[in-house]
Amino acid sequence: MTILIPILGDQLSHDLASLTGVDRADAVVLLMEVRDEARYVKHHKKKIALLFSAMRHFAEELREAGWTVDYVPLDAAGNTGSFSGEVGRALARHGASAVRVVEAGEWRVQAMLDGWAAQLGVPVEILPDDRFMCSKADFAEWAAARKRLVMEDFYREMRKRTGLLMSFGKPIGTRWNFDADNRKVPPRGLNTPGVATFEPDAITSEVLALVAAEFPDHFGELEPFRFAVTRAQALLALDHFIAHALPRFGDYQDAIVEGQAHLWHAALSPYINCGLLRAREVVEAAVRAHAEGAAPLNAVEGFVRQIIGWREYIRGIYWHAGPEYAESNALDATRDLPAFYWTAETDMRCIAQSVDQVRHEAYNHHIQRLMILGNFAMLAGVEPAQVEEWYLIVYADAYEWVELPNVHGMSQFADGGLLGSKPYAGGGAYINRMSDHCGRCRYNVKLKTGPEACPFNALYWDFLARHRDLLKDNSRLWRMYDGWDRLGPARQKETRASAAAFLDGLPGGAREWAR
Ligand code: FAD
Ligand code: DLZ
Repeated sequence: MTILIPILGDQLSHDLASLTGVDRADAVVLLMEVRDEARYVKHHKKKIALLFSAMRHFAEELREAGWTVDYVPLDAAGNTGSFSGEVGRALARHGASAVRVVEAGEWRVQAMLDGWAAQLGVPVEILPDDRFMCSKADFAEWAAARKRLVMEDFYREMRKRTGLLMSFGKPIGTRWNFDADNRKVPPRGLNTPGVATFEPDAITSEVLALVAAEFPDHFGELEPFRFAVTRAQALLALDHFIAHALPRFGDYQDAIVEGQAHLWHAALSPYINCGLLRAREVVEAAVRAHAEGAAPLNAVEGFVRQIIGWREYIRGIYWHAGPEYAESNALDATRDLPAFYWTAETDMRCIAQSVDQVRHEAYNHHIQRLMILGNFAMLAGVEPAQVEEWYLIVYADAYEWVELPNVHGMSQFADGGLLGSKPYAGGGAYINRMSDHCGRCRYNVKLKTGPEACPFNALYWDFLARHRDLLKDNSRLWRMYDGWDRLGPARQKETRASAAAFLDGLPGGAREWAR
């Protein structure tokens, strides 16, 4: 009896559950490049190239390890363009009588997997994705016992459960969280370590030509392409981060510096999310660096929290909340996403620089995503679905399970506070403190209103005023409302008029880049 083992593009892990406990002689592994996945949103060209190249290299490695691999390239004759179509064709091609697959990362694809048994007429075994450290069932149990799903509570539970940075049941360093030691304002002349980069080999070069030919209308610059595309390369990228960036990871976590895309961030999310790296091995490498005296606790704890805290929590929320999660629009935001999210053509330097960076790198770090691009969209009242689509398109690490809660919940507050306790809103002063954009911007960050003023300033107050009914009882915002009230009616009126004038002049959408 032959078993067909389909492996999806974000499941490129040699120890994937579907590959364990199977006799290689009885199995055919199927990898498929399918147009539906590349087109359900028009992903950044670099993201498609990363996945296709990583999939092709992974297939080679599986073959070398003794597996029979059926690889369907995008331009293969008869490629149906869909996962279900290709699994059906492969069953017939190999006379396979059963399917064994790891659950999908997102609702859309999981619905396909759930339909295969009926559609294809063979037994389909769907296995849990054990690459996550908290199973869906464990998250549901944790959530069921609580009124509020607070990330910090989840994180402490995960520390206890994994034993990471724990000693005799207590957190190493006697504190759970070293955030207070992090987030320093960056000094001038920072010398950052950069990230590990890799020259394209023959397989990648072929993929780059394919992507250039097949997806010319997608967002983003395809070349230069320097991503890791094999596990061995991704491990080198991890080593580079641990040796050169981790020791100062915490210090400037929130800083934004022009020309320094990555600062001391890891830039490992594309590799973790597609399976080249295991989340668990990444945090263990960081903890080891601390144990060996190579990285301080504030950096290592901050990094571990991002992964066993935020990453696992976000995934838990996605599956716990279900597809209805995407439907809420707590702030009734309806504006079209401005065209400059695609073109970078705006005088707001922080936005122009962030968009230009993502166009070239398929990457922005967390604070650019949250406090510049997300913050502006929320203050301007952009429809959450359009913001979500943009984030899913432009980042090499974007998959709906991780993009959606981060955007819909954390960044846009469209879930009304299920995920975050307050909207991540900020004015120009925050951006000026944490970045070097404002000094070179055509707008004046010190001015509060008028055509020369940084638009974030009036938009921030206008946002708070617009949503007062919804937000006024949030104790974390009382100080802000106090500040707004102290402005007095005349300045309030001027501020809101300034915001309205700016919003009236915003360009409309540029839908050709989207779906
Ligand atoms: P580092 O700052 O070095 O952090 C280390 C690791 O922690 C990351 O590689 C990532 O695996 C994990 N991590 C940190 N924060 C989060 C988080 N909030 N959620 C999940 N994992 C986290 N991350 C994605 O992987 N895909 C997305 O599509 C995505 N969309 C985002 C959208 C918005 C609006 C925001 C605010 C955040 C989003 N994030 C997303 C989370 C975070 O910004 C990225 O994981 C991070 O910027 C990746 O770069 P890095 O590897 O250099 O991260
Ligand atoms: C993102 C993506 C793209 C662009 N193309 C493919 C593909 O051709 N084949 C594939 O197996 N996976 C691809 N992916 C990743 C999938 O969209 C991802 O695995 C699903 O979202 C799983 O939930």
